[in-house]
Amino acid sequence: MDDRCNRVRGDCHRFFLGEGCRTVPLSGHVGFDSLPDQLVNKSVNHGFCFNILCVGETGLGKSTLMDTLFNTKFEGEPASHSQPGVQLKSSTYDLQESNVGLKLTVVGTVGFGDQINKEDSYKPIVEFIDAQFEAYLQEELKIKRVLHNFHDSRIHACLYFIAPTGHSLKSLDLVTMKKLDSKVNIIPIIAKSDAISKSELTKFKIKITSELVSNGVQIYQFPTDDESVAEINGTMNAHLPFAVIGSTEELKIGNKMMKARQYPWGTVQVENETHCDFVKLREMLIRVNMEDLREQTHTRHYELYRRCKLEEMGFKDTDPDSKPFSCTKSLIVSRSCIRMKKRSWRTRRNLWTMKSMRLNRGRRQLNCSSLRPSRLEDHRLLKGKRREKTFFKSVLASCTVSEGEDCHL
Ligand SMILES: Nc1nc2c(ncn2[C@@H]2O[C@H](COP(=O)(O)OP(=O)(O)O)[C@@H](O)[C@H]2O)c(=O)[nH]1
Ligand SMILES: [Mg+2]
Repeated sequence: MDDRCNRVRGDCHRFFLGEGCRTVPLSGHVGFDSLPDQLVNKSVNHGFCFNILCVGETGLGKSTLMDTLFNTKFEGEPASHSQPGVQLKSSTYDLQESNVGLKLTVVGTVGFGDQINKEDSYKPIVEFIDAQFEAYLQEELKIKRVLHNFHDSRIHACLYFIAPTGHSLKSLDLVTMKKLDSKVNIIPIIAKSDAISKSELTKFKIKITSELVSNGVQIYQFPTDDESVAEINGTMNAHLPFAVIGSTEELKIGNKMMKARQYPWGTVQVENETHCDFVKLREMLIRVNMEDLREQTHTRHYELYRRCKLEEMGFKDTDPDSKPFSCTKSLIVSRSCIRMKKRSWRTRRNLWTMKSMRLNRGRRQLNCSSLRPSRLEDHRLLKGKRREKTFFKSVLASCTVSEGEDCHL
């Protein structure tokens, strides 16, 4: 069998190169197995971007944790508790590690949980996330788009800071997480976990997990479909929510300088896994799953936003016979709908103009004061006319692409 194959291969070789053709020996390895390296080089040259949203009440240690995570001091004044509403503050930094560049954006929720009425506290956060999706969608829809140079500000990870009460989640936490879970990858963390004892912490974690499940809040799960990280990710999923401690202060412990917090009764080490889950969070967020978080944002959350938006605009993938609908066809349908609507409004406007012209002519011909409407009627007629004129004007102006949505041809 091998012999036959070799013969066939030899024949093919002769057929392609021709008899007596000079064969040049290869100077090195030739193959497409270098493709992954090419991709890596290209990505490294281009750099990466990662956007983190920190949601949590003022004073829960959001800024401190970011400084601790990225081992730097991000600028920013501590927020006061007297903000009239929730505001999102975003700062972008260019970080470098070895030869890899990272454009990191940290977004904080200033004033979250500081108002007496917290009903609408989640709204500015939802609006912010949607605004980033919208900016990306608008770039994607451009004819001349430059997505590779576009600063992608979509949120890849949302660290949700839970107060270390040891009781249960607050209503504000549940409502906010519920509103965000279809838009962003939520990683819940127990902030300032040095304020809670070991046995209380275990119970608190169980309570939080059960409350999230019973309220149908979907939090981000570290992926277990890739064999190389399945084990570690599976184990870490069981540790959620991570109990963290933040500190930028370095203390000498033994003969080493370590990030820690010192209290009258002792020292808590940030990077000691028996003291808190900070290392677990750093590993999962930065070292193991950063790319998955970016991918999930694009393929799950952005995809959902994009689908809803395009449907709102009147785009459809299938026509009434369930046949695939091309993008151009959708556009044509949308436009023809608008044209039809405009035409019908114009006809109505013309009829109305003709009617009022006829009325005026009749009035002029008669020129009889007894037949003229009273001043009050005159006023009503004029007001009605004006209102109708404004109405027609606004209808014609609002006939844009989005009007195709409720049109069935
Ligand atoms: N006990 C304790 N205090 C912390 C921790 N992280 C930060 N803090 C302190 O909490 C205060 C508020 O922290 P900050 O990062 O400004 O909170 P933010 O308003 O959420 O950004 C500061 O005095 C921090 O030193 C922590 O893990 N444990
Ligand atoms: Mg802060």
